[in-house]
Amino acid sequence: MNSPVKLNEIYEDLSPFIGDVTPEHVEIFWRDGVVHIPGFVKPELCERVIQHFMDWSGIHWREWPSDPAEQQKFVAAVEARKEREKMNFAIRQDDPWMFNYVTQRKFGEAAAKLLKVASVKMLTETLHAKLPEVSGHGNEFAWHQDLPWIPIDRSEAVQFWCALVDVTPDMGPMLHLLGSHRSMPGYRGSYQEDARVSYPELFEKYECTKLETVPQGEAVFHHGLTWHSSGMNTSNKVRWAMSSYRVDARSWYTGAQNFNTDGLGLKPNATFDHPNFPTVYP
Ligand SMILES: O=C(O)CCC(=O)C(=O)O
Repeated sequence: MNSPVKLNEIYEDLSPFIGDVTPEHVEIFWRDGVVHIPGFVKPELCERVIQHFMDWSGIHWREWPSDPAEQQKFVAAVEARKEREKMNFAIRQDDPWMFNYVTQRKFGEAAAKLLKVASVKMLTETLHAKLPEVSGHGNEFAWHQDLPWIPIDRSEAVQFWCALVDVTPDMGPMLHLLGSHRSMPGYRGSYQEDARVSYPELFEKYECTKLETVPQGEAVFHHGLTWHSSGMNTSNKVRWAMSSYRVDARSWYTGAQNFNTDGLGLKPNATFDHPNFPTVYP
């Protein structure tokens, strides 16, 4: 891992390319546990983010290639990425431009407004390049909440998921259970359990969103307790997307395993005292 980047040495203001959260968005967020904001990140900034992810991940494709030799290279790149210790997590620890991107004050401001907190810390980020099923490396996300995965001592946490390309219904966009942020924290092991079996009442109580296209640059903000899932990418395109988490700056670290926070010497039951986790708002 590279040494931590000092925010004040690298900051480039990208605010002309980033949208705003309105009072109406905040109302929807607290009503539904999720809010979509079209055009939140301008296309040119989405393209820059994809380029950084391509360079970092070694996955340089927009779609499943037709040439068998290229297909082999595609699969080899994906397999090599899976071998990496932090897999698709924590690009900012390797790439200063991405550190600058995820710590943009406007993203922090958006999170502060949505969470209704005074101050926000940047915590995690994940590449969600969902690969076409035909590559043999497609994946689904079973129903889960994120909060059990986030090593903080409270629930003021918001995921910012951004479609870096147009995500059509066949590319496996997320589904949400509307209002389910008001349910209790569930399990951490979404790969061993099926929420439809463990918590069938959720699916009776909360309406599920419909599969719809999420255009490039659209932000999907959901609360850390909102139940969500996503299906296979049955198209022949790579579903380039990214998520990141911002939390109440008062949060304490719990010590739970997370690739974004592991191995940095953070002390459980203390604040996030490390340059990787700057306060990004105000
Ligand atoms: O990108 C997706 O399809 C799902 C992402 C997700 O479930 C998550 O980040 O918790």
